[in-house]
Amino acid sequence: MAALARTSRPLHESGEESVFASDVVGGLLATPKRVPPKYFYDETGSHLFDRITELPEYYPTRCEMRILEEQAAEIAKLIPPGAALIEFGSGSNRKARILLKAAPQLACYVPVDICGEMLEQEAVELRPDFPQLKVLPVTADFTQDFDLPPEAKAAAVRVGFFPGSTIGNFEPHEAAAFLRHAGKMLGPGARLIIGADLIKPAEVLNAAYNDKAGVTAQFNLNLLTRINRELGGNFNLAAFEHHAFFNRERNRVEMHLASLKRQKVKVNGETIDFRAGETIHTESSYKYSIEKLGALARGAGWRPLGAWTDARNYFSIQAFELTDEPPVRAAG
Ligand code: AVJ
Repeated sequence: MAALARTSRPLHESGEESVFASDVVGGLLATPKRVPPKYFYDETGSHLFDRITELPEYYPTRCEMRILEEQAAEIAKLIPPGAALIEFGSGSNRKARILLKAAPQLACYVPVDICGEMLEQEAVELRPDFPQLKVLPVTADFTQDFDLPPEAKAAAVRVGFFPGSTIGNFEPHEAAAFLRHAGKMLGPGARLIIGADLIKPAEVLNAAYNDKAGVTAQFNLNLLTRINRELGGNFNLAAFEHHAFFNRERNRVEMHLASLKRQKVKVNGETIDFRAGETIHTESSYKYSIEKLGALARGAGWRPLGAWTDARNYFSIQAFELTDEPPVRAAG
């Protein structure tokens, strides 16, 4: 599964070096200090995330796969004949495969991801298993406007697929903006299938982001390694510590990197001052109730169609239908 912008090639190859530099330096000069979570996913970070999904404490991936497997037939009923499935931030196609198998009525599958290389690789692996299906990858940042392939535009309807609780990485107002954007991209009659992590006891959440093996800590600290390598930083990794906790007031797990002492760090020529105990907020992972996400989606033009959870109510797959009527065109 991919998170927001899974970038395995160096940013300078995609001409985004300055965006990375300004996001990081800007975030480190701000109060409180922060770095956007999409920058976790360099090659090492993507690999560490894959390891996280296998950890005994990290339930989301297993729960979501289980719900998809158990409810695939029900979910597939919401996909009309001749529809196009558009996956936002596809990464690995392991979740889409489950839907594709259950929905042979699909005309095409459009995985959208920022990493074109991985998209092509995944498409090559998928095509022989679904010979009737057009697999049409699009390399793009799915939070921005992008062009859909003509086959997807011509399809009966477009169904968005946004698994992995990636929506939880957005601030609620950003999640609402994304849902509105998705409606605009998918157009009249669209459906949307979202995987979202649910609110649950703090012990379960805290364990999931503080695994015994320390992989989540490595994943968090790897951000500093990446900054050191790509932005000429001089972070001493031994002087920072992984912190993760459930913030009950805001229904989110927060990840931070806490400075163990007063120190100065150089990044891209700027000097950043840290107080002892001061943190860099590296990720928020919002947890939703079915009702809360439903309300957010309604406000963004979507009507809830159904929701499925696992036996423990840890994770949800929720389906929506676009309510907005297409704009009426003036004739002649
Ligand atoms: C990929 C955003 C769903 O929030 O659980 C895992 C990322 N961070 N462990 C999540 C993550 C720490 C993950 N998402």
